[in-house]
Amino acid sequence: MKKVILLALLLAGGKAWAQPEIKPVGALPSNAQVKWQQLEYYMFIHFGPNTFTDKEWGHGDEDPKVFNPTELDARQWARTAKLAGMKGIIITAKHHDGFCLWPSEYSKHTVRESAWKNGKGDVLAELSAACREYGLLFGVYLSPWDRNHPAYGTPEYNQVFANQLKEVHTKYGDVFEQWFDGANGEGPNGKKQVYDWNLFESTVTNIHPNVIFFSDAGPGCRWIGNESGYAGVTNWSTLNRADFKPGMGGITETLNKGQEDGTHWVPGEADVSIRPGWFYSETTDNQVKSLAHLLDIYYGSVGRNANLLLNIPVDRRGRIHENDSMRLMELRRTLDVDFKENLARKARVAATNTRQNSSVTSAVYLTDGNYNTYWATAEGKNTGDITLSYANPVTFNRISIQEFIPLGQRVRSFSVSVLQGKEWKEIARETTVGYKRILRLPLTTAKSIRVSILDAKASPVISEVSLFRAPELISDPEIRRDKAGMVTIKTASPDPVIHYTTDGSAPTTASPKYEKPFALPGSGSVSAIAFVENGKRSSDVIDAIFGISPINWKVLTPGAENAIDATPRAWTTKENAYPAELVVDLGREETVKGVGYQPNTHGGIVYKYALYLSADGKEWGKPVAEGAFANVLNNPIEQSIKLSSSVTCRYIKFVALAPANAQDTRVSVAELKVF
Ligand code: FUL
Ligand code: CA
Repeated sequence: MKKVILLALLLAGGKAWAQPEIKPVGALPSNAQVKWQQLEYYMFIHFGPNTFTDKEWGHGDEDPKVFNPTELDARQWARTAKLAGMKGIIITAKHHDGFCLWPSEYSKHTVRESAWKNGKGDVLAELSAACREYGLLFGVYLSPWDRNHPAYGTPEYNQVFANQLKEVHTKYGDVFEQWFDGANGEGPNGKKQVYDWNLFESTVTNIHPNVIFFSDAGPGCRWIGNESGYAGVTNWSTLNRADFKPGMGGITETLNKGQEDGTHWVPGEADVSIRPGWFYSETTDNQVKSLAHLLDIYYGSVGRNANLLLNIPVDRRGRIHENDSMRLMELRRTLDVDFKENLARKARVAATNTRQNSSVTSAVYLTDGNYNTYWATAEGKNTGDITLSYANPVTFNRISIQEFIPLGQRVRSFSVSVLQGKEWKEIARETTVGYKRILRLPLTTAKSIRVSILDAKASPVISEVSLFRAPELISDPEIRRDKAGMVTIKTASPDPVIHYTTDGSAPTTASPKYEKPFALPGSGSVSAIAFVENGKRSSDVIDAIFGISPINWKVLTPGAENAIDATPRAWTTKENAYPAELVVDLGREETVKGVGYQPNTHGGIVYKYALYLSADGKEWGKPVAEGAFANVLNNPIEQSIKLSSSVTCRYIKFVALAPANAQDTRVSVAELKVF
């Protein structure tokens, strides 16, 4: 970086921009974007009335008094983030319910109206102070969609929202990222808002010129196109920005990969929650993502040229729950061990096509541990091989490659090979690199390892190549139940010993040992853990919750068998299917407490529904439940419909009333479950 600037200064003396040593290529990041990219990993916090009402999307009509954390401790959040190795915290200052975590002058739905601290509290003040204390960056999420504000849906609301942005950006010190949610629904008067993005952005940049704006389409960074934490295996940091608007829909594929020759630098940020939902719920205390899952997410985001924004929902006490923080610490410890020793530092490094007579590029800079020094090929040479050689063979299973992004993202494809005898054997072939690409490879032993840049937009400029040997992880047990109600537990790794429970307690070595499939025909849960080395090391505890087994059920809707077959296969209708009914005969009377809808992640996702129960399949009466599945399109996890009291019945009718995506008018059910 320094060298580039220096060079620019030398060349700027009156003349037009002369040829710098390495010509930048395509859209380039701003300094703030380069710094932002180097953060890699930071915390998201969803917190608000939804925490207390057990909702994902509040309606804005909730009593603000429900917001009443008993022992809120923002320092505990910051401490947890710091120990987890995160660089900052972004909090939902205002979610779709409109509730403000600070006493906004422009709303009557805020902490001031809540029961917490007799209305004298300010979550943003406490969190921003805690972030400063722990050396973390502070960021804010503000939902433009406001289901409470009376002006929503009118032009005045844009000014209200701008005023709120102004409050948040002036009162709490520096803000590194401003998160704009893409969801744009109806306000209290049934109207949707036409947002004035220019006003929103200029309001913020006037105060914080270096802030990174997150939205579906940037401009600072872009949504990665899903809420599961994965960037595309091909991931360009550039995008044709003018073609995208926040919340426009139908662009998730493109956002996942970026656009190779995009006009602007709009790098990806992968957001995901450590639990199934974004807000805390007691019901998900045992569904915190497993270590293996979180590692997979890490490698699928930071390892694919995206930043990872991991949500840790604060609970009703106002604290990060023990289960979440324990998992975060496991993740940190594992990553620390995975990347403990960079084996490339010990290698002899050579490269082909190296730029000659260059003061700034050399193969030795590939392994000097400094991002700002690099190797580059000669101008016009868009390929090159980097070889790491050792006197004694090394064993590794991770390789990390970094491009020097201030000069643009260049690499289109690369491969990794190892020398076996006299032959080079290719062990990986991939596409983009970007700021950082990490590959997980099978354990490989070799004396020479070669990274070949096979294609690039211009001469590749590579900052670092690193090799690591990560310890083998014990894979988590997978719990499955077939249609007949037989439960099978397996692990991917060969011979761990599995123990399980069916009473909700945590399994230990003293719990029953899994030896063969067992029957669980009714509603219930199974928890399992895998042990190796005589119980010394274990996997995470994995829980599975099952409804009544569908063995004796019959589907009365023609062709809908896949909706109750206990497999991920789905029943999907043709287009224009709404409203559509799914009728099931449970085969006998059951006491029903609730129904689960497992959406089909490939489409046909239902948003509005009604549920009917009947004793004879003829008289249905009024629906026992009606509503909408909040946030189901972006986060298609199992949705539960809880009945206010249990009902004895034999027939169930699930009616899909409206789609989650207006362009997709099919109805699809991966599984209908009865509890
Ligand atoms: C989405 C919202 O609708 C969810 O509730 C959540 O805040 C997620 C991060 O963004 O668009
Ligand atoms: Ca370097």
